[in-house]
Amino acid sequence: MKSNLIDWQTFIGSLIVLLCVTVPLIFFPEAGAEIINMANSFMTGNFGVLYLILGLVSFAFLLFVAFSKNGQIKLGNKDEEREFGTFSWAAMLFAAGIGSSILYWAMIEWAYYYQGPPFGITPESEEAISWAASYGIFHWGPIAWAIYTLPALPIAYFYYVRKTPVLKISEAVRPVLGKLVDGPLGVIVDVLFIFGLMGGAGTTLALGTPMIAEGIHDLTGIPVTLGLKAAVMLLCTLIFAVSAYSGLRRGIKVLSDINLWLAILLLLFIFIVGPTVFISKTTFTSIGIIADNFFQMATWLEPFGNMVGFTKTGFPESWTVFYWAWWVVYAPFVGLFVARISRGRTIREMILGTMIYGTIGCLLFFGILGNFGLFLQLSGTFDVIGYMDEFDAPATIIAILNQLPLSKVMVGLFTVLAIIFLATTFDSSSFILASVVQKQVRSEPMRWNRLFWAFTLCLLPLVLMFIGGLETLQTASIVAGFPVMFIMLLLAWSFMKASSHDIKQSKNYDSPTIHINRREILEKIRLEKEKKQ
Ligand code: NM2
Repeated sequence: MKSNLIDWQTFIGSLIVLLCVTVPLIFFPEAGAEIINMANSFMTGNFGVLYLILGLVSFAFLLFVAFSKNGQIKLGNKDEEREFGTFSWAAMLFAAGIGSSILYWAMIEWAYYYQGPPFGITPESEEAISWAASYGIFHWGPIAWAIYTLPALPIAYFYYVRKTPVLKISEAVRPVLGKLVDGPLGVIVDVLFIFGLMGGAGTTLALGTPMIAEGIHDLTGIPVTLGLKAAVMLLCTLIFAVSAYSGLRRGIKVLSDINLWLAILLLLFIFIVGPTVFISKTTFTSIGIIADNFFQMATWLEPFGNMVGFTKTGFPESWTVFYWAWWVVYAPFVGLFVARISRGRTIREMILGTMIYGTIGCLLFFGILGNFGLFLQLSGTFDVIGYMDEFDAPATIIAILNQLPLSKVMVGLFTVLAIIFLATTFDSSSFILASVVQKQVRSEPMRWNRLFWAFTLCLLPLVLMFIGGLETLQTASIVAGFPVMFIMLLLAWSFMKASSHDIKQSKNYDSPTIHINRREILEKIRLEKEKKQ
């Protein structure tokens, strides 16, 4: 074990933060849950507007960069080929950034909106149904993907253009913070990022575990108990720990490929065997509804909810704000990952690729899985809403699948896919966490380090499950995401500062693809400095 490679301050700092949250929750579960819930309402109630501003600003910023000079910069040397073809690039991106939650929410999100629509619309009305089919797609759409892509800009830029192997968020904000990064502030930035990712992972596990357990129950008859859920969590941990341990090429890539093919199989089957025409029409109509109401959806905060004569629905806090926070906590990690696989592309290609392919991928899941359930409800084939009122969301998801032909095979496929989806997000998370707590990463972080973070990611969810606080964890992203919002701003600023500076110094200023030769620029800066002295 080469312990001198580890950045102990960040390593221990993150563990301390994790223990500071976990230990009090073990000893004072009720008070702890109350405090977390209070913190959540406080954040979403008072700062919800900040999350929505961040979403819209990220979206506008990325479009601006994509079509500016900075977007023309190529990530890599002049004649460097793209490291991955567009198809595998998009597949890996999707597998890392999207986990089992897409299966959960694509299946069931519409049912919540159907009963509790936005904008003061009457529940279960025709209008409510149109919004129900559309809002989920919006929450997994271009703004969300813009949040994901923003951190990739500075990270990819430093990695492939300035050629500093940055695998730390703190390094990516160096152009703004300067030498402060080498002090406690740098450690704080990294620890906050790690804490944020743990919050996001907590939300994912808290949703995914009961759904997978329900699938296993349906197939084997084993009752859904705490023991089963704990076993599911440990099984998933084991799978992604093995994958993270095996590394990028053997573990992570293999799982991503399987993930992609299984997902295509599931979606195709439901699309063809299910109500194909209804699914196509409703999905297409939703695209129009979102395009028409894009800014309204992106800014709606129900400002008069608390006033006399108004009924507060809490929709923005429970949904849009919660979602943006959840994307924010995952964003720096996805940024590190996207950066790593984007060599040879221009910044513009990276931005538009993530936003377009990401949105299309999510649209397919929501369009096919969600509208299948909606069809069952509206055609009177199966009362999804009634079932959900009696049981819970995970049980309803499996019940919807049971309406398909070959239902047991489909439930099996869905459950395996959920496990793999979870694993492909968590193996790359462990990989990135391990990289962030190392001073240097040659090609991959050390193995024991990767394994350590794989298990650590599950510690908090496992503990919370035993004290009955899994629900508390579903909103963990909100609190954990608050500081990460400010890191996002620093990241955007850093990218603009560094890349604009380099473009100005660069010779190939007006070619359609800008090649920045870092060596030349450094030489220039050195000469200028010498002149000044
Ligand atoms: N996001 C995409 O659980 C997961 O699917 C991981 C969740 C941020 C909503 C990501």
